[in-house]
Amino acid sequence: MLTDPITTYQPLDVGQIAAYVHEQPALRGLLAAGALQVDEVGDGNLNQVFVVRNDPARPGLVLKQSLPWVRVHGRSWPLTLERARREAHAYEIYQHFAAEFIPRYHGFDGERYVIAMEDLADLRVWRTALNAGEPHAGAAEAMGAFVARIAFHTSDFGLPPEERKLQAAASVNPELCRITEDLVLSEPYTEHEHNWHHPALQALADDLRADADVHREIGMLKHRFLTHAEALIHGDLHTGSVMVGDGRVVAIDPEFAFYGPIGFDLGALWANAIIAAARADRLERDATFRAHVAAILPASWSAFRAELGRLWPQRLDRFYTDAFLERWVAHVWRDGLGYAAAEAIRRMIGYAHVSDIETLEEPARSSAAAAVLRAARGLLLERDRIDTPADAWARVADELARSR
Ligand code: SR1
Ligand code: MG
Repeated sequence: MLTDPITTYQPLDVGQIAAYVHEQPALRGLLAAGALQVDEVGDGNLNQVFVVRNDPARPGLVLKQSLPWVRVHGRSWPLTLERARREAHAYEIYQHFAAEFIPRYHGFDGERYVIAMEDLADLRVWRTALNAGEPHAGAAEAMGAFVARIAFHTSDFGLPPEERKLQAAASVNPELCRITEDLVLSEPYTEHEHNWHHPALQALADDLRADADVHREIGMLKHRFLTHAEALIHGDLHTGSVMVGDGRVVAIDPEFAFYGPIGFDLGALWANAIIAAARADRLERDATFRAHVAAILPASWSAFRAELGRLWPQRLDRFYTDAFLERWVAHVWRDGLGYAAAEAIRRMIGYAHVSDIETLEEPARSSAAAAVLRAARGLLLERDRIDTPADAWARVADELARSR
């Protein structure tokens, strides 16, 4: 008989965590002797996160447990617990070639859906840092290199074709992909109960939803997302999924990981750079910080290309020439622009908005959101004619300046 996880699943609570750790020597051994202090710090939409420490002054261990529902703005719907397994699976793969770009991974409990990993207490969420006007040198470059490692080592460039196919089959993630297909690549372009925005954006939202060219292009991106199994992408690489500080840049939360188009990960980064730039512009941050944000797209793209170029001589199938690489990279670039547009649009008029914009006072909030929407629409519709990061960013900068 099938059971309903919402009624039968018993999430761990703070009081149970010390016993849970003591039952597992591999976890207990990661901490020094002494009483354990446990705090629940989850602030995302999908999970609870326990931090376990002996010494409150030193990083300890994080236990992340998925819950059988999604919760945003007090609304919720059921969601598979298996997403924790998908996240653990991604960490298991990534640690072989991108260990410096992910948290240290300590294992997965498939019965309680708990991932054990490094406590990143000394790092900050990149979005939080950008919101505060804090630059982090090297963050964009690190994430560009991270995406290049994924693009090489989980694709037919770095894996034998049989192995790549088996790995793709073991990496299907239908429920989480469905969230992206709906929330990112469908609903924002329809009248849907999930969507919301400031009333000042109504005309822009109506116009976007009525635009047949926008529908066609989002359809192209959605179809590519559904069918283009290039590599085991992170699947949700926005600035809230990146931690920075202490000389490190670390991608977290790969629960949306699946075999999809590489440009989707770059696009998520770029969209959130555009959003961060809109915030910095409206808050009139100093020129150095604004230049730092403006460099996220070009710097991540350069790092992606450089890292891929470094790995390219190691490709397994020499049938793929250097000329092929240039063509392939060009299609990743255009995908990246398209997915950046889709991610930016959904953060303005879809379901899950972002603190960069939502914590601004009016009228800055709606004016920033409007500038992001206009810039995103331009990137979406013009992407076949945008050949360089400088050109892409010039269009974003123009929209920001026009609506200032
Ligand atoms: C219902 S989950 C909403 C969003 O949060 C995640 O981080 C993904 O971006 C998803 O689209
Ligand atoms: Mg997340």
